[in-house]
Amino acid sequence: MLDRRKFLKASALSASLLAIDKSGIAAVLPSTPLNSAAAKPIVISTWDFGIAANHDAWKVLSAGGRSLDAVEKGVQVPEADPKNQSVGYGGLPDRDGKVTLDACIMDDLGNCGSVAGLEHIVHPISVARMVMEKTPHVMLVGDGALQFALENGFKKTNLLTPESEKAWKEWLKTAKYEPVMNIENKLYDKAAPTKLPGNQYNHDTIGMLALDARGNLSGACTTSGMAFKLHGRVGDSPIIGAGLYVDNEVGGATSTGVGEEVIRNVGSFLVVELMRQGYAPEAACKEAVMRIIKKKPDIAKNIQVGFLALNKKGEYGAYAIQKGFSYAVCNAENQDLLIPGQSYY
Ligand code: SD4
Repeated sequence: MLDRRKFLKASALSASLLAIDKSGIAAVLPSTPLNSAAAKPIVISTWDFGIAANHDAWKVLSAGGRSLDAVEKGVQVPEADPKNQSVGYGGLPDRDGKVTLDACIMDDLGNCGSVAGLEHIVHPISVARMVMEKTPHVMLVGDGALQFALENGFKKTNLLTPESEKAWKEWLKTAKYEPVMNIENKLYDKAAPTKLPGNQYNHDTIGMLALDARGNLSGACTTSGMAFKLHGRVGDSPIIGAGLYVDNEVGGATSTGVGEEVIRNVGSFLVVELMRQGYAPEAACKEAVMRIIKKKPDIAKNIQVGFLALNKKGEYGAYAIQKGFSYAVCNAENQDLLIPGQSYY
């Protein structure tokens, strides 16, 4: 059972959760237990917008559906939400004003599919699934990914909303067209997060992991990537082993934050391999975070990276470099927003 003192009950759902986030209370809450056990089926996902995503994934899981279908349906929620400026439609563009999306998906059989730098498609996760199921390949990028999507019935859509265009034009005024390493931390005033315009820059990728009633694991990860990145920059999110990894014998892991450091450490694969060696999910995430910090302490102190993991038993956990990360859990008993362990770097 979960220790109820150690999580935020989300019965009041999104409004109060945002209030919690903006007030900064989240930053002083203790970490989750090392072994948060929950019965299957279960779905977990990154950030507070994971609550709504879990809700749709849960519809699939609670009806006895497959974890692969659950994670696809779940992450489609933030992908289609124009208010979410870090995933899918309405995502912040690159420095040229182009919204380029990265996504990947992995099932219980070790199949995986991925797209990177995909423009004009609201649901890159579904294109990634189609790459997995209809091609002999794993990854399609850029124009080729778009061509594949259009040939397979996806509709071309302008993903740049007026709000995101405005944010990009604001950024251009002072940015000198220089790509940034970590727009979230640059703009996120930890002392007073509500000062930021719409508090919009400090949440990013959705990574989701699900364990279905049959005990099978799948995962999905989707993002518009680092805001105002170089055109052509690809983060960790569409890279199998970095932004997402699932091994149905052991568990799954996904990541959020500055993708470059996750790629350098093959983060999600590392978390799963640590769980294979017997680490509990949170301990595995912590070890992966600590490895990033140890290798590049000067970079790590100015960035956020968070890992989220779910094992075959339905135990889950997370760990992040900085305060501010949260994740959502949904099973038959609970719909919770949890604050993971942090290094307090
Ligand atoms: C990436 N992990 O593209 C993703 C999301 C991101 O700051 O940019 N977060 O690196």
